[in-house]
Amino acid sequence: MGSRQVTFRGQQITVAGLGVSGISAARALAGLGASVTVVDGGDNEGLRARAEELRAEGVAVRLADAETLPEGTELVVTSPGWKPGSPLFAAAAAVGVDVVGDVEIAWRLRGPGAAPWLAVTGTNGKTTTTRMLAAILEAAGLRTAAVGNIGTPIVDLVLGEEKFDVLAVELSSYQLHWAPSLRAHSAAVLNLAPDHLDWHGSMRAYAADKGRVYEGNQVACVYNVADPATEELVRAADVEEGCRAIGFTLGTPAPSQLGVVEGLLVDRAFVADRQKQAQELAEVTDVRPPVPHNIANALAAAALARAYGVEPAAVREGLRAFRPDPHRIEHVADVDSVAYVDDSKATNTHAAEASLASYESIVWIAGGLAKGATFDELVQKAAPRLRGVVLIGADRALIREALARHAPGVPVVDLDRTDTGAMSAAVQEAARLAKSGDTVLMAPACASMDMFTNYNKRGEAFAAAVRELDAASA
Ligand code: UMA
Repeated sequence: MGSRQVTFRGQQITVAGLGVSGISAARALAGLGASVTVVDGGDNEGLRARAEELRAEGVAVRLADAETLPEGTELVVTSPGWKPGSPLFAAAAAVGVDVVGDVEIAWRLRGPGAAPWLAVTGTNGKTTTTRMLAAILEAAGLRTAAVGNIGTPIVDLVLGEEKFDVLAVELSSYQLHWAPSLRAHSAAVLNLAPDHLDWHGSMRAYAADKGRVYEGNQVACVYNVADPATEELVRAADVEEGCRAIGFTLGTPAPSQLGVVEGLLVDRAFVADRQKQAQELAEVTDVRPPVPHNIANALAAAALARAYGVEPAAVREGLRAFRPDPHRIEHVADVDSVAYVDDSKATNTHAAEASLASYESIVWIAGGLAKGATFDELVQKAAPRLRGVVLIGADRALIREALARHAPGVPVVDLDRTDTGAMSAAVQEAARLAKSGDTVLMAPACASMDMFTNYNKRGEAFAAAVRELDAASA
């Protein structure tokens, strides 16, 4: 395993959360000889089954209490979903015990010569960009993996047997908040729009946590030229001597930027003479799907890969090999000359805005859990493209009110339903509103948990409803 920089042997550690990251952290720390207790506020069959498994491995588990700090705790390792104001952390602070996240533990556990991290954060596009980056690194013949918020806890990789040259790491604002000593080789903030404000408390706090990804970068801080807030975060960061700010843009790139010229993705940053030279990386049509925000994702991934020294040919090859995620602007079917598109992954207004901007005439299916968001700006921008709107979910009134203010002429069907059958009714209503050549776009701008287990299930319900419609119209 090599010599690690830290050891947790003999330490009494409380892990907050019995989810994906909590289980991974608990196993890793117990494996390193720590005495681990996992605590979780929930108590149901699933949690009890997981608890039994961990107990069999020598980890103590306490369910149905997320507040009291176990006696003797020396360190709390939290799952990302726990809010900073959680009573457990107040209890830890009261006795001088530190709270860190699983990503921080992974960082501290890296041995000498460990694979550097290329980190990706931002409000939207993180998962796609991280996967594109991993595809490019793979095309360059490097041993890599896409990890982090994407679903694979990074502790598992750091402690695993497999050797890596470099990691493509997706980090959420939560994970960054709890990872104070993380120092990436290079990092990108893709964009910054209000999201998770109920967790962070304010936009300022959210931005500050995202900005942590640039701290201590060695080679490049990649920012979005169209989103000046991301560049401000670069300016505020304390980086290694010689680290460069690299912009990406959908327009013609200035020196030290990557951008688009006549249908080509070009690099004017990692070339010998950036005043006079631009290096072709790929064609816009190599990006799937070649819609504007996704081309921006590809440029950010290319910038991180180039910062790591990847050759231009591997950028093209990696982008061509990349397959987009399901439920991310996924074309489900055409029924009666109307396209049905599943963007269930659009769980906030910013993501929904990008997909609404991708089509000319839209019947929009929206609604769910708003997570503290407001919809005025989104509705204002989308209004000229809306043929009609179908609303579902718990917080649909917020969208209905914004539509009344900014798009009063657009027909709205308020389904007043949050049961699972609501999606089928929504698709039928949307089909009724749509005219030939329109797109029915399910981009809810909200989280799914009021009606579905997760956004995957919501997308599957939409696709099933479209298939029903198709069968009925045949
Ligand atoms: N819990 C409590 N009290 C609390 C909060 C949670 O007891 O106050 C318990 C819950 O009962 C549950 C456990 O903690 O059993 C869940 O922990 P968690 O919500 O942190 O979720 P994990 O399963 O550990 O998954 C996390 C990320 N989840 C969140 O950040 C909310 C996953 O990102 C990530 O893939 C995984 O770690 C591995 O790194 C998901 C996500 O939704 C995809 N991320 C957000 C996003 O992308 O917008 C940030």
